[in-house]
Amino acid sequence: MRNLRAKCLVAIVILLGIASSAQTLQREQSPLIQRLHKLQRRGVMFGHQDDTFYGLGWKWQQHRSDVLETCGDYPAVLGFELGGLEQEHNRNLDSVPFDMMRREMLAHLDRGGIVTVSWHPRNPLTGGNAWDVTSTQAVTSILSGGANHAMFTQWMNRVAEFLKSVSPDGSSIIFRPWHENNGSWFWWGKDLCTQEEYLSLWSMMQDHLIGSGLRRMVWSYSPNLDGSMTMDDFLSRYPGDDRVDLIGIDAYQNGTAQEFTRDVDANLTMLQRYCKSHRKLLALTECGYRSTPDPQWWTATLLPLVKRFKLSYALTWRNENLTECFGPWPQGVSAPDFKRFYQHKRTLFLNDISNR
Ligand code: BMA
Repeated sequence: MRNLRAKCLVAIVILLGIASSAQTLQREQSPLIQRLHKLQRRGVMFGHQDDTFYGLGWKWQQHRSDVLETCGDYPAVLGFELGGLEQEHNRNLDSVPFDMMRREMLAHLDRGGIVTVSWHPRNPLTGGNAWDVTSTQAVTSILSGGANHAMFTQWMNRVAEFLKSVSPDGSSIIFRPWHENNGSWFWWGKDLCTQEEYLSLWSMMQDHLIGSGLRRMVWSYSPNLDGSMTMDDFLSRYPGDDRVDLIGIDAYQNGTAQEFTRDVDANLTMLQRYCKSHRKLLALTECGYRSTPDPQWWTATLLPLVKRFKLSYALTWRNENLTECFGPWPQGVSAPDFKRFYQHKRTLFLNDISNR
């Protein structure tokens, strides 16, 4: 009997130990989530990747922004990219110095803006870039027990340290890893790993960052636009309601405006329903029309979409040059139309959301 009692006691102590260590991995809600829900009711925030680093015809000039110079205000949301940080490079894959990135993130948060971070890490197995899809073993190799797990743990530590240097508990950051995973152009894509491997990849990364102290980060999950995506397709690699706060799609117009609208409509109709009943935020986590050759694209294509759905934000990708350019710029053919987009009461820019 005494023996049994002792055994029970030991079991209870072990269970409590497990429970408390699981608790240290527990996520906490950031006040940013509440703020984003409130803003989503007011309108859609405009976002732009790498907005304050470079634009068409300029680079590394502090306070400049193609969006600012087109419409008179900064985007509400700025997008930043960590690719390269995992290997301790001083600049990311698009040559943005990480020191400058940290400074701009802090400056934008200080102005009351919203910050979102993506990551295109290099292929941990082949040494190639994020688009190296020559092996289906890259994901397995970094999961627990894999040959590259220790190396990838270091990569995650570097990401964690950088994010913590901006926001010690992560509460100011929307983090969007392992994106466009329904396509097969990244080493974590659909044909490159199984559903189980993808889900393990997500939870390994998330648990590791939470364990590093980033307990209050806002987690964003964003497959790519696919007009034929069903709810089952979506759910097959969705990490789960306890692991995701914001659901988005990366949606670029590659064909006609009609095709784009049809596909975005299909995806957002389905995802908006899900977000409503599961209390998740919804966004166009990346969007745009390469060099925006349609002079009315902002008000005739994007605006109707963002009016039809309740979206947190629509973030256009970077303005690197005329072929890799998705946001507005002052000399672009669609610049006058962007001003009309800016003036619409449902589009929110920095001054609309900043509490100053
Ligand atoms: C892609 C392209 C690449 C870039 C990457 C990360 O969509 O813009 O040129 O390196 O994003 O920003």
